[in-house]
Amino acid sequence: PEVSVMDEVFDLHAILQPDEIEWAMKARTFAQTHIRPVIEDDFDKKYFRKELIPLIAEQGFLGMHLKGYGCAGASAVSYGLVCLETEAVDSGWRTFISVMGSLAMSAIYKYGTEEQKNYWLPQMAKGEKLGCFGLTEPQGGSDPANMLTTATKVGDTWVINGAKRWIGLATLADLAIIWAMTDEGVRGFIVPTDTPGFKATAIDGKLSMRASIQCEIELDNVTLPADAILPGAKGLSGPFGCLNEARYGIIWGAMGAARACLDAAINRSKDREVFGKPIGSFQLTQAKLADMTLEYEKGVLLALHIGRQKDAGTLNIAQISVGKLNSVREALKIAREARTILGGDGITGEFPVMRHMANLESVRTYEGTDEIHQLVVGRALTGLNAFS
Ligand code: TGC
Repeated sequence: PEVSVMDEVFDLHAILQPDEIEWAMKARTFAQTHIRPVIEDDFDKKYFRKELIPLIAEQGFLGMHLKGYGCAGASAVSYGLVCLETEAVDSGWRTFISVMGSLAMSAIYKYGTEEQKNYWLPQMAKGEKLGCFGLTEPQGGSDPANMLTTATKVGDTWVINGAKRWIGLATLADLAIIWAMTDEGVRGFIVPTDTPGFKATAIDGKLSMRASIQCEIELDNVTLPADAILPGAKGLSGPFGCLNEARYGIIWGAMGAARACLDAAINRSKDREVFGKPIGSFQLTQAKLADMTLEYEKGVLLALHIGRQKDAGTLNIAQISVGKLNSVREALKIAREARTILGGDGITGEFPVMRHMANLESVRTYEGTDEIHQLVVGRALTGLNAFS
């Protein structure tokens, strides 16, 4: 696969295990072979290339960090590296892997019965069944404690009413994990999307993440058998446990987008001449490139530290917030700085930078905004809760 300037300068592989490098290179080869050649066009045409799903599943990326049930059982670091290499091509495809593995499959894996796991997970790992994760609602995403979607016990059934918004993959999904308020707090349900009363509609008009699908979901008296509930999730810690997984993937993924922008800027700085010499020979350009590289390297080292903590079982939620906040914020800064080096051409699809920048605006907001993560870290530091 294509090399990154960072391979030599930073040499992340020098501090990885052989199996981790193998996962990273497999993901890089896949993303650059199958996604890179079509992504600018797909982004332009707002096309989610679902034909790639079986190929991605074949690579073992879906639910790869889960053990058993047809999943690869890889380490958190390996999963993170796959996120990085995928997002180095496009955030939309890393989001696909996250929605499947970190959210929908994780919810079943963590909180489902053996029957639910045995039925859904092997099919999802093969990409034969697609899942989505419905937590966020139209009135806002930051405060799920105040969700309006309800699930009511009626005889032996659950009846769900409400709406969800910004739900990745919902129009294609075979099942939706829907979080709803019950008499006993927030509970999660496996909702087959062909259940009467379930309706998903793709959100149009996006200027970001255009090669992926985000949707509205309407739930109108969606009636489910009693065993549709995820028994292991009681209260908000259920969905938050899955968000932790997705936020973890973003910590690595956003650095992939940053690397792609940095590569584009470095390569261009050597070719593009102004005032009779390459722009990379100007001190101001070199200062920009050096500062971008610093933040990239720091971000990846932080991701690796967090990944090692996750594999050791010592990762805490404030640390996840530190990583998500840092990675996306710095990746966006790197994308913006890279664009200045590319000049006017930087706003076109000739370079991936503007697409990454636009995508990262979504990544900055979903799975907890900057402000939410600042306040999670602030709460951990002070013991004082700014949310209530
Ligand atoms: P708080 O009182 O802090 O906590 C309530 C319960 O949850 C537990 N908890 C966590 N558990 C595991 N992991 C975490 N990260 C957790 N954070 C909190 C907590 O221990 C407590 O448990 P228990 O058993 O004592 O009840 O809750 P709060 O209401 O004060 O909220 C705190 C806040 C603001 C941090 C939280 O609401 C939050 O993180 N908000 C942001 C939500 C968010 O990230 N939403 C974006 C979701 S993205 C999406 O829905 C689309 S899916 C992606 C796609 O399809 O593309």
